[in-house]
Amino acid sequence: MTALVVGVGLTGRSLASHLLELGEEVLAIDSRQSPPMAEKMPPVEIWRGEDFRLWPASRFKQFTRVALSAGVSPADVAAPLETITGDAELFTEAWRMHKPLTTLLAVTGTNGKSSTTAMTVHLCKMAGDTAEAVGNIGEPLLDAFWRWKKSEFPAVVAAELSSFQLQTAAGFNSDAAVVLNVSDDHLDRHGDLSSYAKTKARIYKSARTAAANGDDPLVLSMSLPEKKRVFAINNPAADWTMRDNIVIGGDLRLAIADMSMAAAQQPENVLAALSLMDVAGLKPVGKGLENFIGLPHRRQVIKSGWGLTFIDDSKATNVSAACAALYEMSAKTVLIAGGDGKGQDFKPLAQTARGRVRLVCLIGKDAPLLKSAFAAESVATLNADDMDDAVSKAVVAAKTGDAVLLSPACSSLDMFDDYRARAAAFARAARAVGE
Ligand code: UMA
Repeated sequence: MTALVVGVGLTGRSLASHLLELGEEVLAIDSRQSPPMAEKMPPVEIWRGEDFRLWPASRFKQFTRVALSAGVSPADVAAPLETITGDAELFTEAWRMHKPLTTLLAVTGTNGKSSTTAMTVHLCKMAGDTAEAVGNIGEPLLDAFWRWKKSEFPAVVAAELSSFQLQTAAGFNSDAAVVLNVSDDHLDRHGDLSSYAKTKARIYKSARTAAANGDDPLVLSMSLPEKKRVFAINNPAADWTMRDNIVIGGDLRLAIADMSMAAAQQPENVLAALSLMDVAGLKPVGKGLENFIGLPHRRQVIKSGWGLTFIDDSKATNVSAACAALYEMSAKTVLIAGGDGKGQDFKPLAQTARGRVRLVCLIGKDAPLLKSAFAAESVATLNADDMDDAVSKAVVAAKTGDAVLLSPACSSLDMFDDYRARAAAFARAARAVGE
């Protein structure tokens, strides 16, 4: 019997390698004619341009398991439910079998999960532990597992899990898990906010302990393990909180003024990282917040010149992330937004833009939806053909002292390979201004 891997991207490649390591026979399929990892796959048969969404259930029944890539929705696959799996579930199975002496932390949330994962790893390293960040942030979980198994496991692993990964995982065994926040995102895949939140809540199901955002009612309503730490900016009774710009938790007092700009800009993620370490027994000392440099494509200044500041926030793939960026802007902003809106409601973005944004240059598939949302709030928009056109139009409209902000509130996949490629196109166009 053969295992079926659906999708030949990063996850698909790691799934195929893992199943081969387990001694299974593997067939990989992808609906794309040129899947990105086709040339880098281990030796398995690959069927390209295969429209698995049309496969009847009987066709899937010949496979022992059907391992889905993160980007493939279980709703699009007619396979028997008990055969469907994904990389988070296979990772947790492998982890349970191997039992490494590693503290495994799991991070999810709509916004800030990569930053919190990276910050947690940074803090652990500064406290003297070996630590690595894996999962949605970059290296697929199973690739990391086999790399460690063949050499050495670090003392701490922080796994970033997306709702896509959690959708195919019945549970995820961790020493401590956190849901940072839940707001509209990926609703085209999850249907509505409540089922999206339920998917995120799976991270707590097999976690030994938990950290939870006390400012987010959806997170607080989730069923949490008994041992937990609640963090909240707006609640002095929380285990980790803030008062007068000082982070407070246990005996620790950390002034925001002593933190790097990247850490100081995201106090809620600082609280989350410290709570997660605390509840996992990793004893946070806060060392490292002064030199945390943050991650690329999250409100990163690309260039200041010609009286304008160009800011890359390409990682803002949903409305709440783009709203958070607009709240932080001290200058008047020309916004570049658009792409695949994934069924989100753009009204909160338009309301946040009102009074802050001079003009929005719209790109991508859902530009018409954005245009009408902004029009309802009297925010001016222009359509752009591509990123170069958007940057040129933004520069013409901007006044001295303005910021040109790429914070698209949408996924990039209708125009680019991913948000990194979108950021690269923005950076190229921004650097070319005035040259
Ligand atoms: N696709 C097809 N046909 C297929 C298979 C995939 O059209 O047969 C499409 C998917 O619908 C999707 C795209 O191809 O639009 C990529 O999907 P994939 O499953 O091949 O992606 P991977 O290369 O495996 O990358 C995934 C994560 N991507 C997604 O979840 C879409 C990466 O997160 C992650 O870094 C990587 O695994 C390693 O774990 C990216 C992401 O955008 C950064 N994540 C979303 C987010 O953060 O909001 C969830």
